[in-house]
Amino acid sequence: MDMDKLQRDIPDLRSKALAELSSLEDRRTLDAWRVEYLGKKSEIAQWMKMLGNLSPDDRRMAGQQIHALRQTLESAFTERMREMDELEIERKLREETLDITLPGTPQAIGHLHPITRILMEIEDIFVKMGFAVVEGPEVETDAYNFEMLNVPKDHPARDMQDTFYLSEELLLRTHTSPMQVRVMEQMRPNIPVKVIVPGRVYRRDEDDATHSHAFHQVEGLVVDQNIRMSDLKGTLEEFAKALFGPEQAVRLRPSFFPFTEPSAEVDVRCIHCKGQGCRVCKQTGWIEILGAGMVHPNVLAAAGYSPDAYSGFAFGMGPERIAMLKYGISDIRLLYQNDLRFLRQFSQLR
Ligand code: FA5
Repeated sequence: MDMDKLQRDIPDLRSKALAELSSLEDRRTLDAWRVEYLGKKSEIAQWMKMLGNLSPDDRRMAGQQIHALRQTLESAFTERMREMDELEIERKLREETLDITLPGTPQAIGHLHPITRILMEIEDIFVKMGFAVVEGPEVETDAYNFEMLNVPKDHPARDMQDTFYLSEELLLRTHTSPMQVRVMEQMRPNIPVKVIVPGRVYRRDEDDATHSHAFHQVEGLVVDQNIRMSDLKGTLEEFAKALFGPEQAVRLRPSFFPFTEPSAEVDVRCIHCKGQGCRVCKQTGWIEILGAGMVHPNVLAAAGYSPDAYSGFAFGMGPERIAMLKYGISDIRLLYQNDLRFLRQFSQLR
């Protein structure tokens, strides 16, 4: 080993190694650097092996110099590692910063459908008047939907309520009135019977602005001793005032239903023109919201209540029509199309 050459090589190696080290940017190249300059096959390792060939004085001097070089490179390496760790942490902190002041992703909060709202409102009003709320089957028998309601086969009244048949005997109910009989059968012989029945009904009606083939009804039924037409009118008046406001009035017009006698169509004062007459009410000042009447003696008898001892009233309203009136909806089909632009207008309803 040539001492003179070593005296030049040591500082050369130091500056070369340190210059390279400071240019390294990642751990992989840093590792390669360590292998090259401090590893088993590094120049330093070669030199150490050859120290034995030197004279004792040269060996001591060269040994010290090589050792010092190795220490310099090792601590430079450690320092560079540390720097790189710090840079890495800084980079992570920079890249993974969370700006908690940014607005979040809004969560769409749903709300109830206007039909559901109006049903709840109708139920609330009647519950406060002491009515119980019950529900019945949408698939009905011909007997309950028609015959026990005094509508025999081939009766012309069936034409107004044509429906979807599942078999000769089974059909989709055309109204909630079959529940009049079912409820009375269940409660018999108890009085008073005082229920409302909300639910879906079906008819073979052409869909248009005021008709749907599937819609809702709320049936009402009261059976007791001495129930009179004035009870019916008073109850519906209370209902109309609670739903549309204290100024509201109702009007009964004579009508026909096979299961009530006498029967009436019930109108409320047009809420658009306050009874002055407008396009909505066809200039009459009144709008029909339901059918009603005194429970027919045949229906009482079919359900097991003696018509001589008991009387009752019943009504059947269309909540879609009531919602249209109350919320100013011009076409019933809007209620079934799930168009969010329409439905969102009802998000503030309480
Ligand atoms: C009936 O269905 C009788 N069951 C009501 C009744 C009950 C009378 C108890 C007497 C005693 P009507 O067919 O008129 O009657 O229907 C009642 C209400 O349902 C109507 O006033 C209307 O608001 C609503 N309605 C009827 N057909 C449709 C339809 N196709 N689409 C939307 N609503 C309808």
